[in-house]
Amino acid sequence: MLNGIGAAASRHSVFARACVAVVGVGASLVTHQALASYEVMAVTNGGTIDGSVTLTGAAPGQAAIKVSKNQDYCGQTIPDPAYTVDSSGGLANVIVYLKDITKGKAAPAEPLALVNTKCMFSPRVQGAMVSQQVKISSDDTVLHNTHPQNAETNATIFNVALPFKGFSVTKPLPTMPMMIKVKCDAHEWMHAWIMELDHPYYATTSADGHFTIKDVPPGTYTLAVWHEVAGEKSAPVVVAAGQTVKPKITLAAK
Ligand SMILES: [Cu+2]
Repeated sequence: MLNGIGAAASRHSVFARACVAVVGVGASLVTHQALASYEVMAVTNGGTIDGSVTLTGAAPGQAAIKVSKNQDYCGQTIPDPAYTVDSSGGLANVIVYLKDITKGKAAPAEPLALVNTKCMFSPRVQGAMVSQQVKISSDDTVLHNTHPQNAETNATIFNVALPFKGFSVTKPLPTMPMMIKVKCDAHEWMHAWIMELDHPYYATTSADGHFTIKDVPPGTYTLAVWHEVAGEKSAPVVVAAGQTVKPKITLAAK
């Protein structure tokens, strides 16, 4: 396992430096240009990474979000979802992904969904493949707009208005891996994050902090986690053919 750490670190030192730089800075991240382009191949005897992410220490007290517009529809306050932790410490809304995989299963065929609902975005965070389509829709009767930006440069990716309930529009994500921060220009508290990767080996933790990544070609990889406030962390993971590995990952509250 220790050899695995060293090998992974040296092969991907450029990428590793990029990640060190973003620990603790929440939303800002990560360019993945150091990675070679991804090659799709049949994965016939892959392994499964079936793990969990737990927050250590008590989640910091979070003031509710004060609604400053459309209070008649959105309400006066909205619970802050940044730390969504269950009774066992399971941390939701963590993106878990492999950093250094260059071959494997095909991209998901379905578009992503990003829904404007109850004056928030759902889901809060998700992974995506480069160039994947994202279907943006609204369940609300107030005007929203969905404005994704490169989290590092703030460059606008697109900006679409969602004028009424039931409206939707489908757009492609950029062709380069990047962290995308999504905002609504009408409601400054509305945020979501999309981590765009050049491979499909990612997952988002569910309400109990659990995640599953399937059909991983056997090998040693770097498994990374990202949370909007608690930051980023990585560790080696060894995936064996047909086996399930169960990493338990902890993140410290910030
Ligand atoms: Cu909005």
